[in-house]
Amino acid sequence: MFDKVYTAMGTPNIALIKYWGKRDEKLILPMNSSISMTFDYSLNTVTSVLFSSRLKSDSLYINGTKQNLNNKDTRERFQIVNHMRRLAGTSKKVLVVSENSFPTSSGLASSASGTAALVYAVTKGLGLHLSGREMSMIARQGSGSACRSMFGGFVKWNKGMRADGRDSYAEQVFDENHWPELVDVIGVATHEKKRISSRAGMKQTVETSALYSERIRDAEKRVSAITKAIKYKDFNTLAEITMQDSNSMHAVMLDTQPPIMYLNEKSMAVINAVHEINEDAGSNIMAYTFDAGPNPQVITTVRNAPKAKRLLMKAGIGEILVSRAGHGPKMLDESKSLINERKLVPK
Ligand code: 2P0
Repeated sequence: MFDKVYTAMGTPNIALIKYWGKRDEKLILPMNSSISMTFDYSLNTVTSVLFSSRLKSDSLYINGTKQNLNNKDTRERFQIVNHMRRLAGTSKKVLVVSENSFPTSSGLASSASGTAALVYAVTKGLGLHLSGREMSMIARQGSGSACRSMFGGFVKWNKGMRADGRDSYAEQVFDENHWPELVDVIGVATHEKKRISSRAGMKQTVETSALYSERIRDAEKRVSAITKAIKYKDFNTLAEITMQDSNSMHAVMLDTQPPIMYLNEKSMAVINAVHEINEDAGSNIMAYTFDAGPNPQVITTVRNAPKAKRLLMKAGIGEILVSRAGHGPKMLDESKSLINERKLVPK
């Protein structure tokens, strides 16, 4: 009998109030709380894990490419697997195979969905009994925003106050059925890998941006205000705060030395077009938000989704994805396994 493969699916999330800056680099503790919507399964990462005493070393494959686990960044992110092995009291080596259904490293939160799927699959693979909160704290240490992908619906990452990070976890604020009319129309403006990683970029911002303290000062207020807007399904306010927070984050990026510029001409065209549409409509009917990349995400309601798609196409963006709020990570059955357990290799 071969060891069993465990396969999980995770999804990205889009932050409405964004995380950009750490107060602790090692534990990944953020400077402010953030709030996001977890995507449905139309954008996903599938991750299979196999722990086996037949394996001589750990290995990790992402989208068909074997990763170098001695690379500093990869090694740091892989620490969470060691942490979970310690929790389970095992030293068995692991084979991890992960596939994204969407472009990686282009500001579409591939690290969040990948880490969420990994933590979920490893938890099951090692037979650990962890709560969602515990899993979110482990995911956080792999990649900050990943902690929010451990839950579905609308999720808050509490920044916490403690130095040991035990109060910095994610929790669901409203589930995926709370506001089903809400959609995220995602424009893929580029498949290019970003020039500067979020991890390096946010560190530079914290160290050099004079505007940063202004951004942080009101972040918790924005989190409370947007939570209220989600609760009452007040789209106008949700849109206002979402756009404000995205612009604030990109402003402190530009204020970084040397400046970080993720937005391009197409992004700018989308910003202008959304404001024009909202002005014509007499209230906000859509909101743009941008992560660490030029790809616009237009949050709107089902009724106005076709308008949002037309807007993106007019801005020169041909590839469009759509997601609503989703359920969060789940296990998949054996037929979805990405590992050949007999040969101990990816399928
Ligand atoms: C967010 N982003 O809140 C923000 C908005 C990008 C812009 O979280 O260093 O990959 O692994 O904690 O989580 C991207 O940063 O960074 C991110 P690390 P992460 O979604």
